[in-house]
Amino acid sequence: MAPRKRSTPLSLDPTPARIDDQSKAEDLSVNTVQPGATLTDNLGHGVTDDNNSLRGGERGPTLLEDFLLREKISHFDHERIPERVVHARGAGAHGYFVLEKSLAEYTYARVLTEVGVNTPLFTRFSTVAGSRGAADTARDVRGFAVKMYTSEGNWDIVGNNIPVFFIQDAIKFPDLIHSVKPEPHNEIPQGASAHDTFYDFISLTPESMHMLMWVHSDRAIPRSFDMMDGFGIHTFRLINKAGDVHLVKFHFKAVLGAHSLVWDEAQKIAGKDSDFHRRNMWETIDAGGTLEWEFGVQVFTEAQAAKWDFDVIDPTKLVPEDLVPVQRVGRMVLNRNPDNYFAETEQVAFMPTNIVPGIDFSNDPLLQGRLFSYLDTQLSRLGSPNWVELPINRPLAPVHNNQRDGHMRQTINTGRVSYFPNTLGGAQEAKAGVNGYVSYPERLSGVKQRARAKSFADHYGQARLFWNSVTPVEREHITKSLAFELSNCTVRDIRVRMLDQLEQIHPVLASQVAVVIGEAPRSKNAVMPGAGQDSAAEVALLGTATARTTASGKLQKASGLSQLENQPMSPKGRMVAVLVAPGTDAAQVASLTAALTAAGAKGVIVGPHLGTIAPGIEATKTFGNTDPVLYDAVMVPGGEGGARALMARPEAQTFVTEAYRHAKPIGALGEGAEILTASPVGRLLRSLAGTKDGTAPAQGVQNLSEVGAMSLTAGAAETLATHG
Ligand code: HDE
Repeated sequence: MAPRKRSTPLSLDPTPARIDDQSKAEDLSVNTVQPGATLTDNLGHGVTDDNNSLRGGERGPTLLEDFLLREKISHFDHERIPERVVHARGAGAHGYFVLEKSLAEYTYARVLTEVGVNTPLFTRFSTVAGSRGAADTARDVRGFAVKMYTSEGNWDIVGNNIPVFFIQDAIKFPDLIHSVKPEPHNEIPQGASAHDTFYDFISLTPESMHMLMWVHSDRAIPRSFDMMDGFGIHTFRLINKAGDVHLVKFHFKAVLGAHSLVWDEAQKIAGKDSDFHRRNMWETIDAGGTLEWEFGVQVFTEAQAAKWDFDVIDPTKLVPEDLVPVQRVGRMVLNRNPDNYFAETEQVAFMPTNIVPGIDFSNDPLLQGRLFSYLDTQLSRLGSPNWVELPINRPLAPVHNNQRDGHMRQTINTGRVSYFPNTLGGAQEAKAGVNGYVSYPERLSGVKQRARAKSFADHYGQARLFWNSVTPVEREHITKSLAFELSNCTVRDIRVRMLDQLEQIHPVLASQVAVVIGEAPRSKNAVMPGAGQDSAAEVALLGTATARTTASGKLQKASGLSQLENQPMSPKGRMVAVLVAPGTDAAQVASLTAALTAAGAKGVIVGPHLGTIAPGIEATKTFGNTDPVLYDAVMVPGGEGGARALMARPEAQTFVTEAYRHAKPIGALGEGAEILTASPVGRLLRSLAGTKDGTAPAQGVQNLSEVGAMSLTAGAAETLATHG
């Protein structure tokens, strides 16, 4: 076993004393095979033949004494641990958090007050419902779990990419999850909420309506991990040196902005590359890139919160950014892939109870339940209380306590003392306010009862606020998604009950869904506005409905909810398919891919076969092994022979047409434009331009050949998606 520095959190902290200890400890847990190393069994015995078991005679029975065979097979038999009961499918990366603005006014947590200090971290993204082998692009909430190895112990923000949750009380979590998981009699469907049991439960659980709107929005089908925001969801407390308390919500804002796939793409990607998200993160980091978020906080006081018409400890409610802006105070950067998926990503154990001095919990009843669940689940999943010794879970802060023994104990505790109080050299208590955790001394009083607070009673106000705050095209995606899922429910009563719920959110939403699932819109106001348009009728209706918006801080519309308004836009991280064939202009391919790289995007050469297509053009993907859904844009370079060869390939035309259907930019250089004019895209543009006979090129296509590139509008692409 060759010592190697770290497989787990790399120290980037300029105060390295504690880090050295950690690196030493980890030398023993990292195994890097040197080239030519001798193969051994688990106990260090050299293995001379790893291909044949020990037999009595060349064709005889295998002998029980073959300890090498038994050890190898037995270890294999035990290779699996239970997958997470939720969030089973995930991918993680190492990185760091750096604070740019001190929050000392609100907290004494070192991680939130020491500006410029890099805190190592490990972040795992996940889907919730699917099992470990499910597809990345399922419509689902994404787990967004961050473990910071701070100098005061581990701090985990175990959040999601959606700022609210389905339920208000932890006691409903097993019901929620049982309803969304594959149905127990036939284990169908995998990683999908479009089935009876989920909507049976949801339609009887109005508190889930706000979250449901988010789950049917494009947030639930993100383009990549680094194009989604993260939310701590619950309200937490910050306590400063003077003992003052503030309330806080934690945010991670994607530097690239929150961007999504469209549903048709997401479904197809699930088949074409079910590892789409994890591959993207892996390849970005492997190529030397980073994934980045701004870390932000919404800080407010109890007094402010008391004035709002919703309860800040109700996890189905968010605090609109118009009431409390998000202050951006730090940055999370992911820059290192795990060395070993199982050892790190699978064994990482997040717990909302991992908290540091200066930060405390609120009484959010969902959070309170989670404070029990995560330790319990780690014991079952990782099998022993010593899971805290796994390299990925160990803190960088020193550990000294009197906990001992148990299954698979790694630490060799020396000395006689394993108790407190002691005088024989054992650990002594930390000092409050210096190096120890102190709970906020909240005054508690109340009657013991099983009850839901009255302040949690409104279930539709923020759902409606969300609907009102997103753009028409986002609203259209929500209605289509709901119609898709409900149309997959086989029990009519459930579908109808859901319509009753949607009606409470917004009559337009309910009417649009009703029509697709074959029900008459019940509202007397029911109008069917044009797709994605704010028709006069819809605007009128919206007016009626927003007047009823409640639990929203009296807002009719809130900023920060739409993904199309005020999101950063950047070519960074985007994948562009460059279609080539023999005869394609190599110089254009070279300058195009160089320009894409310079912009932070990646050009991928797609040709009829792998390898050299023409001098200077190397294809890394073929029309057969890749697909337009895997790219953000398509470019067709010029070169007469190349254009002709591409025209002769139906797959190339499909590439362009499919990209167009999904409203992606398509560009062409020189003769490359011919494939666009010949494809259904060209035909559509000609028909839009009124030249139905197809003889005269449409304006857009003419411009394309003259200017050399064009970007198609989402509106035109939607036309093709709807009609074509
Ligand atoms: Fe979790 N959740 N959860 N959850 N959760 C788990 O812990 C649970 C909730 C979240 O990448 C489990 O280690 C209860 C909200 C993430 O490893 C389990 C309740 C939020 C991850 C568990 C909730 C989350 C988990 C399963 C209701 C967003 C994946 C495996 C009271 C704020 C972490 C594990 C990773 C994982 C329980 C609700 C986020 C069973 C009881 C709300 C990101 O302990």
